[in-house]
Amino acid sequence: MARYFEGNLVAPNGRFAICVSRFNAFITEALLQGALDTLKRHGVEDDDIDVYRVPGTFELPGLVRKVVETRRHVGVVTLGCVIRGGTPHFDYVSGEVSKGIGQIAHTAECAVTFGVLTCDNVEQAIDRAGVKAGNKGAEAAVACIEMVNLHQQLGAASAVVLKPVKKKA
Ligand code: INI
Repeated sequence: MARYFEGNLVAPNGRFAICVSRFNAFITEALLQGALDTLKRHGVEDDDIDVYRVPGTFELPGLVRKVVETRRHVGVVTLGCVIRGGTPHFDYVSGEVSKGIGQIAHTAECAVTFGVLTCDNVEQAIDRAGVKAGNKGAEAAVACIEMVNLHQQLGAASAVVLKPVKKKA
């Protein structure tokens, strides 16, 4: 009989980090709101979420690596928005960020998900930040919850990052 392993969408024990870039803030702030709303609707407490901001998406992989190295979180959601312009800059930034976050995600002991938009134009970005094509920040957040729960079934290290005990007032 086959055994199936799949993470559920119930808030796991532990803290989440959201790493978000400010460049194209009108889009990334909508992705952030989508991610925050999704984490909370699935039962993650506000106090268990740390939000880290960087200037641009190029800076995200370096930050995400540092955040992962703190081992304080069971899941890290990464959010950014790169929009194609008239020069090859887009290709360099989007290539570096997807490669950089991909490498970290593949080796991190906690779950790392990818909510970075790489769009040909502003309209595509708006559509993916809560209009026609959903909210990619929300999708990255729900994927993060699922992966943390799957990790915990596998006995991965993220299973042992427990919530810090809250001090009584
Ligand atoms: N950063 C983005 O997050 N999105 C972009 O579309 C973008 N473009 O097109 O220039 C962008 N550039 C800034 C880059 O991420 C760095 O912050 C900058 O190069 C400083 O290192």
